[in-house]
Amino acid sequence: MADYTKMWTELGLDLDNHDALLENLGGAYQSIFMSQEKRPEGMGYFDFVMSEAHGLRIQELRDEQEAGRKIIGSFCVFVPEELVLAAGCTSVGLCAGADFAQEEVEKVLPRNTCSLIKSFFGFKLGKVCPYMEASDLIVGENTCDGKKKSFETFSQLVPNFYQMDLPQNKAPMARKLLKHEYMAFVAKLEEMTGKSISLEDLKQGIATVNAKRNALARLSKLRSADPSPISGLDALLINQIAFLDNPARFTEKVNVLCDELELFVKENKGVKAVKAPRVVISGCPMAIPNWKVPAIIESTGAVIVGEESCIGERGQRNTTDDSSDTLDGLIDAVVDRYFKIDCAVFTPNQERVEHIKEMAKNTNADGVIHYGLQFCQPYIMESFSVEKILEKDGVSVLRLETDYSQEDMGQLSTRVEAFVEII
Ligand code: BJ8
Repeated sequence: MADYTKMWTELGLDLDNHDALLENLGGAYQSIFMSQEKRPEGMGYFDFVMSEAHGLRIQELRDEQEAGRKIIGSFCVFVPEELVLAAGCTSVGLCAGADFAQEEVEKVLPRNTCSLIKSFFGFKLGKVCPYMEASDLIVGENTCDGKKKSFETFSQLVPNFYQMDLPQNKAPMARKLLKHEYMAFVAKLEEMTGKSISLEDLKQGIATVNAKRNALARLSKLRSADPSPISGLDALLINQIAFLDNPARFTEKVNVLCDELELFVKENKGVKAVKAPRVVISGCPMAIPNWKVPAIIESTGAVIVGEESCIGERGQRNTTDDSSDTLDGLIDAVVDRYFKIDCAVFTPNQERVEHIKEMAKNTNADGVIHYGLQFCQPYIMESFSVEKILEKDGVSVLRLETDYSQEDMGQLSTRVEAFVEII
């Protein structure tokens, strides 16, 4: 990587902390990703993006800012990228996948807070996230209690914070609330840019995001082949990068990779042996660089064939209808698309278990591993009914509860190995 010290200093990063983070990540990436065998050549682009995630990509964002674009950072797939792009801004997902500055974090948050929330506080307090520091606006949302309340504190730590309210159920009034909030978000973006969003702007924003989602759906479908042409780790990585990379370039590279994977499928080539145990992983989102559980699962010889997760199919499935000829009609289409997301903060949330069943069937999975972050009440509470309903349907389920530390690696490996043996 080139020398980006000047840029990182200008962004206000703590260079010692940042060096320590990059060293750690670099090591983990080498041992988890680069040691995999039979990787498709198309993964080379995504390896490059990762190697420059704190370098070239940040430089690109700063260049965009110089040209007048605003960078909008967010933590949830309910923040519509279509609207951000339509406003002439760039959307970035803020990483929350590793522990950092935990001592500092526990001075402002209770210890029994999920790792994902602690992580973004740690990145801010430790001054190590260039995406956070480069953002012109950071959007938080009222989803689980942990995020909602912690944003009260977080909003004091960042200069430009915006809070979006979100519904908790799928009633008609809840859809009205979502539309109201998206209209308010549009107004906020327009106030920042000094420019109104036009019908054409939103059509273009929707087209860009739909193309990205179609490419990811193409990738998901290819994973139903046996042997699977790509590892679950690599597919997860691509889904994680979807939140950071330039959307048009990302789409093109995913499609190039899919062309290669289609050939693999034709030639019966795969990353693991035919009939390797196939697993769908379901539950809390795995933000970059959270690779712990997938690495354990695939080290047993099993292959992950789908992620029922916001960094995966829950976040990326369903495109937005672009057929309306009015701006209000298109905003309605955006609302309709996002209103379908079956996050566990909604109640009731029967759609999610139906989706997990459908994914297990479509991917020919032998079992489902439910991934819950410790102290995440929505997903852990739902995991009991998910297990009951899936097992009634003949699908084996393993419920895991963990955090971002490495302390439970041994115990997790033992449980995953035992599960993989019986499926
Ligand atoms: S739409 S899943 S991205 S809210 S793990 S912070 S739920 S206690 S992240 Fe999410 Fe949007 Fe829903 Fe998706 Fe809370 Fe659980 Fe922590 Fe979580």
